[in-house]
Amino acid sequence: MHRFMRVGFGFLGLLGLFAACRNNPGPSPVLPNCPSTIQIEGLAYNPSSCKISVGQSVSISASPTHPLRGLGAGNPIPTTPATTTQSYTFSTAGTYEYECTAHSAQGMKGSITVVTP
Ligand SMILES: [Cu+2]
Repeated sequence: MHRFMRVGFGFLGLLGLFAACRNNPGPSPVLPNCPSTIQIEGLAYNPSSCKISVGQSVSISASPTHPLRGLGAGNPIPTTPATTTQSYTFSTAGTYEYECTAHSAQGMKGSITVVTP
């Protein structure tokens, strides 16, 4: 009896896992919501990728040793490097990339995905 129940629940558990995977919406990874300020940890941004809604603002840490610049057209983060932490407002949906000009080659880059709620 006990042995049968263990096997039964194990099978149901596998079924549940399978269903959860199939119900996962879309092929893209789930992005965390951006915090109020994206921090610098070592030679990386934390989080390096996150999402916000159209019209929201997010601050990105920057300093003289970690100058920040935006990449790509229409990016609210200026291409002229910022050396202080500043807030940026994203009014158009899309994905906006940025980098630390001093450590981009070491992978110090990030992106903000702006979504329509
Ligand atoms: Cu840096």
